[in-house]
Amino acid sequence: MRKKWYLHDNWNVKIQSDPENMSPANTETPSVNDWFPASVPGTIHTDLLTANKIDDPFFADNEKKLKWVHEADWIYQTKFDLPEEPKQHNGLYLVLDGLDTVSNIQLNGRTVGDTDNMFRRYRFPISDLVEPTGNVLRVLFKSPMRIGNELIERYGELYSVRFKERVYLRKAQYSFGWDWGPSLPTVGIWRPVYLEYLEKAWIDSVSFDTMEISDNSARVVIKIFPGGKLEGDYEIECNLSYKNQNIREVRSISGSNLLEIEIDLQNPSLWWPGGHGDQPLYDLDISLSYKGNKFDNYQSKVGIRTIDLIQEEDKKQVFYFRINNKPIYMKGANWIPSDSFIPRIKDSKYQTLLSMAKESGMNILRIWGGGIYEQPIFYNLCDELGLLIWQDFMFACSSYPENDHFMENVRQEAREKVAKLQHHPSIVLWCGNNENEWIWYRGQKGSYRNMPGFNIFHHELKSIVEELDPQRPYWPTTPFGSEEDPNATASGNQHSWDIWSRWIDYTEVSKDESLFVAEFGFQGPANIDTINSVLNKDSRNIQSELFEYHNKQIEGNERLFRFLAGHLPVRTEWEDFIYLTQLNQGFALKTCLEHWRSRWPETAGSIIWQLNDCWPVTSWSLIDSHLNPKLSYFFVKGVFSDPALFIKKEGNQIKTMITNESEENFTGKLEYSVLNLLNNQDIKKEKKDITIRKGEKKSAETISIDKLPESGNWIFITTLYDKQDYIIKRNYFTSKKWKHLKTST
Ligand code: BMA
Repeated sequence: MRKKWYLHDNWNVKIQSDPENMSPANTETPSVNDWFPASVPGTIHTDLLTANKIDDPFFADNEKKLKWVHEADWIYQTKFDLPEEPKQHNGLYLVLDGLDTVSNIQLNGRTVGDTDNMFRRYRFPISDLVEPTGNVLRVLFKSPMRIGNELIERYGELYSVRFKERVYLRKAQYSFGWDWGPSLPTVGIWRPVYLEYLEKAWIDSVSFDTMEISDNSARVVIKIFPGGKLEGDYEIECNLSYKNQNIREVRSISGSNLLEIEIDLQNPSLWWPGGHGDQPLYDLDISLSYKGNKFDNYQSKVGIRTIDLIQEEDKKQVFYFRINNKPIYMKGANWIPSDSFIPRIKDSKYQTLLSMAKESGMNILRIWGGGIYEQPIFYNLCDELGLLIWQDFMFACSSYPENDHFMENVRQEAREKVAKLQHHPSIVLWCGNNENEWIWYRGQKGSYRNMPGFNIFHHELKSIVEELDPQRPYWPTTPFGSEEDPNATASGNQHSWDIWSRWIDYTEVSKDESLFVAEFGFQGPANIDTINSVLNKDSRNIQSELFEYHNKQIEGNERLFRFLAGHLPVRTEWEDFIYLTQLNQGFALKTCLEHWRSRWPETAGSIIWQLNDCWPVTSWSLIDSHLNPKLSYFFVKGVFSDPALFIKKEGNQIKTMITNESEENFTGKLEYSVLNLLNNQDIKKEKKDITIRKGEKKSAETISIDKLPESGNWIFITTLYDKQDYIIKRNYFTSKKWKHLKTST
């Protein structure tokens, strides 16, 4: 039977390079003889921090002082005894789930392998090298910056945005620095490392597909891919169960052929994205045995649901998802790694962030291509919470090499990831990369077909998904659709960045006709306690160098000022400014989201840039790195949760519309009022019963501006009450911009 022994204890680390050659030349760096304790899984930065050898990389501009860390080579070492004498040494492997990134692995002084892909699992046979006691395991990491530069010299520089060194390395691209993240390229053993004992044969991977569903049945296919040598007839026992329903299939399997089991399920419990139904998860349990001896066992949770990505309808271009044959509007946010140092992210952090996403009414998150294929807990929680996942492959904002070694490395990575993640019902799409084609086009490099890396996204990854995950759609990049400008609104999906990044005001969204927005955003500072925690008192002012340092976009803070001046009173006191610019982020997101959601089905989704942060920063996030929601989070919740109220001005009419995309009818009361701000008196107030059936979208009140005071200092407010008379939604329309409104006080 397969067995595992984790090797997470007794690790030490030391620097291997001469500090004199590093920048800045730093005599305080640890010496080459100085072993200090290390964490596995972990990173060199967090090990240095724990050993008090560096200051907090997030504080002030400490980041700048840490260049030597990623210019150095590092050696990790542990000693271990074999936990028990394996029956036969033949089947013993050293497995490393994640090494960041370029490393040489030595056991008892002999190389067992070299690695250069942070995303891959490496498995090395070690039966010939291992001793019963006193084994020394060493992992020698090379500087990612140096290797990146060496590869550029060898193969040439590629067109990219930010840190050209990153492109040749299969390493989380954001770690080199992004427009919301510091440049702290980590090294280290970032995922579990263990000894694994395997019998002659094992279960390599399993896939689970829902082929079709009808009123009372579903057809599912389970594929079992064997590993090792299956000489003779082995037995597979497969159990699929949910509550008191259990389906058991026993089959024989031999050679290296995959086994396919098709099951017709009666009265299946279907898995739905949040807001549209429950998330029943079936237990899939598969075991492999030979003559009564169990060799291996595979267990996972699976969900029964179908996915279609529709791109053309009635001869019109569209871009929408159908889950279980039902078209669903996608409401969500982009997800980035939630720390610069991934191994220290606790499960509870994932739990908090994903629960907050769900509570805000989101039904989708996009795992953005500049981060990582997320940790297992992320996918498990999304399955449970009903959060769909748009899964990018890990490439962002660049062209990529196509040399043989790189291509093969990418193929291995993609095969491993698709096979491993395929069974999660939450994953709704595989997407080749983030913005590569669009950036190539915008850089006036011509057709994306000439972009280095084109073959990876338009052929290699596509065919891997078609082979290993044929029921799930593949999309080569985002934004994508039109042949010339990948971001054109005529077809496919869009990233809407004129607003904010190209200095355009958010009110311009009213002209946007995107079919599906996978990115748009507006910045706001972190909450005051979060940002204060990394700034000394004398830097807590709105134009301090360090406050600006904690915004990584070029002219990021300048935009905070410009858009604040456009809408709200400008106040320069620290607390006021943080509050008002957060509020402005909220207004901006609300305006954009209302525009797109009220266009459904013409626009079929809006995914905000971005849900979370990896350090204390002014960014587009809704939740800061200390997990405190910004004001914008609550605005988003207002638009995303059901029923939703929209108010639009058309000519001199103010029109109200209500939608209910949930699966429940709503009955309550709707109140309209117009408040005169000059005397705090209602000019008009009315409350009536209302029912909005599930799936319904209807116009409610329309008022004419002509009948309201010309001075124009009023606010039109719509409030929705539930049956118990609790307020559950409120929306408003002001006669003027907030900054111009006069009030009685
Ligand atoms: C998009 C993203 C990110 C970036 C964000 C904000 O282009 O894909 O690369 O952080 O915009 O500029």
